[in-house]
Amino acid sequence: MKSVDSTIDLPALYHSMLRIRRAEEAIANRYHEQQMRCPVHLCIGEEAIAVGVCASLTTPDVVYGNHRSHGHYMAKGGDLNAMIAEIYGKSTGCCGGRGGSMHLIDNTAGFAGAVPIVGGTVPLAVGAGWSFKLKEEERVAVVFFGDGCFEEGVLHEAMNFAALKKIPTIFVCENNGMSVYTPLTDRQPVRSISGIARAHGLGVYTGDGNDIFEVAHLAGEAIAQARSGGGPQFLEFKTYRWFGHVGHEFDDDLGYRPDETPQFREDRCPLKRAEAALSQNYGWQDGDFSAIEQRVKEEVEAAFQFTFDSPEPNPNTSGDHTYAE
Ligand SMILES: Cc1ncc(C[n+]2csc(CCOP(=O)(O)OP(=O)(O)O)c2C)c(N)n1
Repeated sequence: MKSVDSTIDLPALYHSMLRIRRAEEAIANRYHEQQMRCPVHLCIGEEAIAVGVCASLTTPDVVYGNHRSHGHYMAKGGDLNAMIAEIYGKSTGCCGGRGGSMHLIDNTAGFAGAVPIVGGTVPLAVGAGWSFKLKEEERVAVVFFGDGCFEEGVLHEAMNFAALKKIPTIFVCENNGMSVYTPLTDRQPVRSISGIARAHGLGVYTGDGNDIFEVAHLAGEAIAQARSGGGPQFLEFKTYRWFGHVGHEFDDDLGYRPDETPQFREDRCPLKRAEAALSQNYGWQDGDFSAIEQRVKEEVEAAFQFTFDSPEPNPNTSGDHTYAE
């Protein structure tokens, strides 16, 4: 754990990580009921990256996600009720129940969208950043993607263009070492991902994605650089995805991740690390932890209740918002 940084509000960041963890656990626990009729890609274990990056953003800044974006959406302030309702396909969902888990948006919060096409949001974030620059606004655009996205041509085209035009876009690579079941070493030659970003002309930061202090600190620097005219920045954080690529279960039995054990996960748990720092440096006692747990539990339960009370979409509107009928 990086040493305590007084500019970082650890209790607030811990709260944000805990909300994501408990919301996703609730999704996982209820998934077998077969009421969520869309695939879910859970980000449990990776919460510190979304939260640490979004800590330095303001509401007018925009964030783009990917197929694994519950955490990105929530960390940017996306409405939890609308996210759970979307996953259940309810009319109150953030996409009217049409999109499911991989199509999240909350424009009020500056979460400009999650899209399942790997790399699909990268040029959108560059376009958003370019518009901020042309309008001389002090806003930045952020895009989260995995190491698998680094194999998409569009990412390299986008980095090239962003560097050329000095666009205030922050590229955040959540490197969990896996693309579905294939490890990075079977997909890319041995060389540094961030080294390629540096070669494209981006400012580069690398760190431990399971350490909320390190993420918040590096992201704070990168975002300040981009905001003050320093051009695009690239953050690469190493992390670990706890669950299977898709779905609500651990997949230890598949054997494609030899290290995969409960102990391995616990040792890398960003929440556990933050809890240790809260006890040691902020004097948190059992009562403080149980109070925040209770608050989060009530919020998550309320979001599910909101969803269960919400109507299904009206079938007569099924053609709305489509390009062709
Ligand atoms: C263009 C495209 N190719 C393939 C897929 C299928 N696919 C969905 S997620 C995924 C893996 C992505 O891995 P990574 O970007 O590292 O993110 P992670 O799942 O590890 O968070 C793939 C190949 C897709 N959705 N889009």
